[in-house]
Amino acid sequence: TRIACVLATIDLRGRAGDATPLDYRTVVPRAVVDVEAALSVVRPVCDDVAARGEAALRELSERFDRVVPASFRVPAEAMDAAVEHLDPELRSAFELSIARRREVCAAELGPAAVDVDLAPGARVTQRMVPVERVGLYVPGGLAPLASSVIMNVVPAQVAGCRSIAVTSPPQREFGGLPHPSILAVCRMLGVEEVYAVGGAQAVAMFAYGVPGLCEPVDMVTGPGNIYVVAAKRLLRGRVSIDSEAGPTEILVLADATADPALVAADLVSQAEHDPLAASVLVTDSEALAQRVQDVLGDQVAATKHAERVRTSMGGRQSAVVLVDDLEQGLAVANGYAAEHLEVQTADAPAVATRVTNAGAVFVGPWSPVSLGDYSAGSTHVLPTGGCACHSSGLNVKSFLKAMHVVTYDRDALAEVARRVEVFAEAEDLPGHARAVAARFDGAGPESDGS
Ligand code: HSO
Ligand code: ZN
Repeated sequence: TRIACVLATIDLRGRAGDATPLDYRTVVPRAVVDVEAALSVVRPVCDDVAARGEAALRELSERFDRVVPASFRVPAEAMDAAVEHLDPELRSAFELSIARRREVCAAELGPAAVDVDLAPGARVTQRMVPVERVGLYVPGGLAPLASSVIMNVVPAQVAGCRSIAVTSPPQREFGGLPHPSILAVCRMLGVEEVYAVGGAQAVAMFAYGVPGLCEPVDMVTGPGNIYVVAAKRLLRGRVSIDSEAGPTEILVLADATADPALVAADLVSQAEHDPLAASVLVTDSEALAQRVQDVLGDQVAATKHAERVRTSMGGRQSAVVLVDDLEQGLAVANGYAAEHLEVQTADAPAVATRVTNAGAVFVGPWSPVSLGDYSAGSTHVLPTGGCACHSSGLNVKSFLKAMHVVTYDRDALAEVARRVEVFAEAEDLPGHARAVAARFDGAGPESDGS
């Protein structure tokens, strides 16, 4: 059925002179995701895995996935078979996506160490050290996201992580294995350690380790449902995590020059992910807004996941925002800090340089978000829920620790010793001062290292 108006309208026109200035961060409300509530479900699950290991995994798999894999560790033969049965065109699509993501990651890697000589004999080195072992979660629910394997594994590999494990929920229809396209991508990437474990129990398996099955990891990344997110929040500290992925978001900043059918298609593309996904159009053209609403009616009716799209577009998190001009449009966009921001305006590159808050920016009519989801070379693991105002998408540096290495010789320490001591005394930490002064008592260190 066709509906004339799909998205609610928020009209900000003529409000620049309001008595209370607009708070652009809250103009478009966000979907409410109650991770705290999920914590109470997830805590006993994680405790159970920590206490009983594989026996707990078996029971949880039965309960939540309604299937128990013959082996939680996916056998190598299953991985090989997945690649053998891969449709050649899909295989080529995987290859392109891997190659482009790898090329961008390699360029982002940067030097392994940076030396700064602050004075003769006074050196601080910043060494970039990869996280040793990472565990990547790949969801298996609404859509099996093989692309997420690429987006998580490739930067970890380029960063130089020694050990990479992937987990994804066991699927009944595949005999308790994860989706074959996920296995195929793992195999193509050379990831040998793959598990058929899903949900919060998978995060617990990575964080605590499971004797005889899986060694604990240092870092867990990857998107997942609210239980996976809750488990990551619960176990953060024991392991590090990437950002907590919320429902996906697209904000299109468009003017009268934009093509309404393309704007509508891009809004539908992200609404398709989740009933809580946010699709937002910000425009200074009332005519464009009307045209987009018109085409959306037809596009939503025709799309495969119409129900999901209708729900997400009808939610309070989705809207058309009418603004006076692109200036105000940019204020809305920067205030909202969307996961994905498309600029579909005249001179889009110039407008895009003025975007300061967005997970990723897609410039002009030929750079749709779906390109970035798969094959642009950029990441699709991006900050949601407004986190783009302080966080980055998953990249090579996410898997690197910056380690300072301090190497001073006797003269270099002597030169600053007094000022370190004064500083320490001012903080009432005389032990700190003493540790420096002691080096210059009598003969000092037997070898001064110079
Ligand atoms: N748009 C999603 C990522 C994705 N899309 C995976 C398709 N597959 C969140 O950025
Ligand atoms: Zn997507």
